[in-house]
Order: sequence, then C-alpha cells, then structure tokens
Amino acid sequence: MRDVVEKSGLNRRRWLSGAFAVAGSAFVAACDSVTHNPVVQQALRMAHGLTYRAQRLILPREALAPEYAEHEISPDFKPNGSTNPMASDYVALRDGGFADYRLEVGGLVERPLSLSLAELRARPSRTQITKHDCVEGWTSIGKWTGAKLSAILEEAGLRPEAKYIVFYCYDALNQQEDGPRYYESIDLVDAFHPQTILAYDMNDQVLPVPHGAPLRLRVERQIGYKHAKYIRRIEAVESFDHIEGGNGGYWPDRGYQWYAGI
Ligand SMILES: Nc1nc2c(c(=O)[nH]1)N[C@H]1C(S)=C(S)[C@@H](COP(=O)(O)O)O[C@H]1N2
Ligand SMILES: [Mo]
Repeated sequence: MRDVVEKSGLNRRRWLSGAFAVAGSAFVAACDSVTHNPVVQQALRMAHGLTYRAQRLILPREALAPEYAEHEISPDFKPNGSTNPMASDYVALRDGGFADYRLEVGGLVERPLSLSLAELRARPSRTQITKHDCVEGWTSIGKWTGAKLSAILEEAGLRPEAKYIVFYCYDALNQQEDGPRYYESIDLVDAFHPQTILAYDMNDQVLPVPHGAPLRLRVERQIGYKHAKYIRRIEAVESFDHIEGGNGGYWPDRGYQWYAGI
C-alpha cells in the first residue's frame, strides 16, 4: 500500500482528485460496494502506517474504467508478448482442448481451490467492453467475459496476512521451456475491483490462444502488461520478496513499474 502512494506521484494525485470531483454518484456507489467488502476493509485496517490521507488517495482507484459500445470493438485487437506458449505442460493442455485445465488458487487462503473451466464458468461473472492500453503505445477495444476475481477470492477465503495476489503463467517469453515464466501481481484494491475478472471469453468467443487461452486476467485500471495471460496458478501472498526478482512481475523485474495504474 505504501508503495502505491509513493509511486502515484503528484500529477496522478491531481488527476485523481479531479476524477473524484466529476465522477458523481455512479462512482460513489462503485466505491462503496468495494470499500464495504470485508476483505478490503480488513486490508485497509491492517495496512501498516496507512494514514487517513493515504486512504483518500487510494480509494478513488475504485472508479470504473470507461466501457464502450459493441460497435466500438476493435476488429483487429493486437495480440502482444507471448502469443503461442511452447512449454510442454501448456502444449499438452492445449492439444487436449484444455479439458484437463485446472486453475489452482492457493497461498494465504483458508480453502485452496482447484477449478476446471466448467467450474469457473459457473462462478459469478461479468462482461465488459474496455480499452486495452499497452505501454508500447497502442490501444484496442475488446469485449471480455470472465469470473469475478472477488468471488473466487471470497470462496477461497483470504487469510488476514494476504496483501497481494500473484498470477503465475504458462509462458516463458524467450519461448524456451526452461526460461523464466511470465508472472504478475496486484494488490487487494485491484483484486476486488468490480471490473477485475478472470476472462475465458473474448468478443463472445472462447478466448483464443494468442490472447491468453484458457484464462487471462483483465484488470481494467492497469496498463497492458499487468493483464496476465495463460494463467496457471493464483497465490495470495504477504510480500513478493521471495518470488523471482522480488519486484512482483516479469516486467517489473526488468525495470517496469509494478504499479501501472491508468
Ligand atoms: N502470460 C503473459 N501475459 C501477458 C503478456 C505475456 O507476454 N505473457 N504480455 C502482456 C502485454 S505487454 C500486453 S500488452 C497484453 C497483451 O494482451 P493481448 O495479447 O490480448 O493483446 O498481455 C500482457 N500479458
Ligand atoms: Mo503491453
């Protein structure tokens, strides 16, 4: 949480207070539903040294990202980064039509989960048409349907120490089987955001391999590289010091910001 405040910077603060002023009652409702969530309340209570002023900076992050109309969907949404993972465990799942896929949910949770795609599709879901914003400077609009991450985390039951959610992926960006695999992480404010979903459909079709089949994160208030594709496992952690380079993600380990809010 402290990181979030330090990295947010002055311009961002100004932008946020402006956004807060103009967003009106829809924003207040969205804000309320998340801040009344018991897990988020607990996270806010626990956050070490988090002052009232810092909370005021964080809470506007609950505003919804803009949503678009069907006719605005990009006909040519660009696949980026890994588009066809080569790891043998992934190739085996893909060749079996992902029938044997299980999403593992573990770490600092009361009830670890192992969910098939059918089980994920039976969980509370959300559909949204949003603009994806890549750090390389392009954007595309797509329609996403997926399981609400908040519902999955409530089902697993976060333990009080949990502060971040880590997403471990199947792909190694160098396309070698032994290369470091992609991973990303988000805090609990983003994890419980109403537009944060584990997407299994894109533009009303089953999520295609180039865009992260069978399951990818949509975390709409964050830039492109936070949207982990090819998710293998989710882990609730207290810190990511012990994971890979210790910066909470494949690109953050290579110098990109961990907090990349938009
Ligand atoms: N597992 C994994 N997730 C990833 C990437 C990746 O290479 N591997 N690339 C990221 C980047 S930089 C972007 S812009 C988006 C691209 O998503 P898309 O392929 O659906 O456009 O995925 C993000 N998530
Ligand atoms: Mo990106």
